[in-house]
Amino acid sequence: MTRELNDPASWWFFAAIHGEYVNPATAWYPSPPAYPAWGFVSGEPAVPTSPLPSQLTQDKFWNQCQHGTWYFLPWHRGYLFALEAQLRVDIVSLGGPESWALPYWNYFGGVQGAQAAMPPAFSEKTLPDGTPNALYVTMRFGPDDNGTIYIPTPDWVAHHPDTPKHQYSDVTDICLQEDLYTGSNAATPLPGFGGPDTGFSHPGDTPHGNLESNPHDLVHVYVGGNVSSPDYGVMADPGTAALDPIFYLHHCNIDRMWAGWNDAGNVNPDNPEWLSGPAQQFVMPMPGSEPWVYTPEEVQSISSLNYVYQEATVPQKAAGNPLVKRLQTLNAFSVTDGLAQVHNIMPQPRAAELLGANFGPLEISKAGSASVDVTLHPVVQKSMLKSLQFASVNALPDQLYLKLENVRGTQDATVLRVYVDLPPQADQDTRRSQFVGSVGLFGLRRASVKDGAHVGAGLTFILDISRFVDTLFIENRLSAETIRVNVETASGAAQPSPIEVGRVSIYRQPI
Ligand SMILES: [Cu+2]
Repeated sequence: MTRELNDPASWWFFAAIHGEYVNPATAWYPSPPAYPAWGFVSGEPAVPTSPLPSQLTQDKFWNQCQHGTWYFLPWHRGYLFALEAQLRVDIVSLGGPESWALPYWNYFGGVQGAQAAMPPAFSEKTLPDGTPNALYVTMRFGPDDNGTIYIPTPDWVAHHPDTPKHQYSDVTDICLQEDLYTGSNAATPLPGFGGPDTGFSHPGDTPHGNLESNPHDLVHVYVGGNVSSPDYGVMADPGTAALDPIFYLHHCNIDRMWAGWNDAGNVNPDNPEWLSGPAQQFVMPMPGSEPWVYTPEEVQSISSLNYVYQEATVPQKAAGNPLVKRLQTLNAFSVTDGLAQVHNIMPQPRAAELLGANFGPLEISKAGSASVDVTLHPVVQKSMLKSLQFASVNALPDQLYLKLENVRGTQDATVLRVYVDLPPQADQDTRRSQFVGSVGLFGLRRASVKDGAHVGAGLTFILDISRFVDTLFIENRLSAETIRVNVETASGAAQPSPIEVGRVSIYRQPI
């Protein structure tokens, strides 16, 4: 942090590799608000905005982070590897161990979910000797927007009834149950565990993979939070996120989840386009040597990079197989059906079919909520109902998806909660039963702006609503001509600027 912005060994240069709002080409902002240009970051640590490296260096190294793509995991692994190499050199030069490695923040761990709270090494303002803690960041506001940082995981929420805003425990590791990196099958909803097949994807306006959406995006937004608009926490925006030291421990945990997923026998894509990476090569500065150019193939195994994780999360499949749960809900899973039978079903994914969509954009107003009636196509609805009615181990029910397309706005520090068929003035229990999932708007601003590099398509999210639709079916509530979709901001706070959802649609995918 004491090094200058244009030094590839500086903290600030590394943050800009992920994304930046510091040079004239990227320090755009709709005015007001002025934030998140780097010059407006307030409090510790003091963030430099000069001296800028040459344009050539900026073009080569800065603004590279990959989101909404199957390159999300390998690009970030290389990024962590390069930072770790730089930090190790510095730590050794200060007398530290040569075996030093980047720690991870496992917010799912601990007794009663205790590790969901940010580690004290990052949350304490001062070190034991009273000097300022360089790992503490002022612009980090948390899920309750009050500076207390925790992640609302199921374990944490179950033991903290005192956090009423976050009783939906929307940050989960459910994605570890999936077994397909890209695409969908019986165990994996679209767009797949690791993300969709794309080219170089810096704006992140293509659908985020399942691990990227949850927990990755939600953790970014919950750590960031916002205390007074237009300010929000630096972690909530890809153009400022890596200024916060906790960023790297969060990503290290995402990397650990990927490694654990592979350990459990799940494979990465064997497609040459994934293995060799996009046309624009991934490159990182390396201490004391030439820049490091790498491909996904070269980083896909952590053993070849010479590191291991203390706790490898190996998903427990049999206990929580989502498909078995669905068949049970639909009364289509008898005691004679073995779990092994379901595990063996691995049908070819089939094309998703549009079941219904709304017309025109949906605006989440300053009040923080909106709803829309999605009109269903009668013929497709009939096929979907038939598939649920006759579901069995041999005829699996359709997967159902809710898609939020072209989500645009400027307030990245927003979590949207999505409900289906929520009656007006619903009580807390009803809300919980109608809740289908949350999305964190990490990258909203960048994906929304029309400028030279981006068309401003906004963010796109896909939520698997299959299990929820099963319940509607059993309760005989699926035959109406429309399905109501409700969207609310998690904070319930007034929005400084509206958020627009370009289109809300529902798809069925036969499996
Ligand atoms: Cu991230």
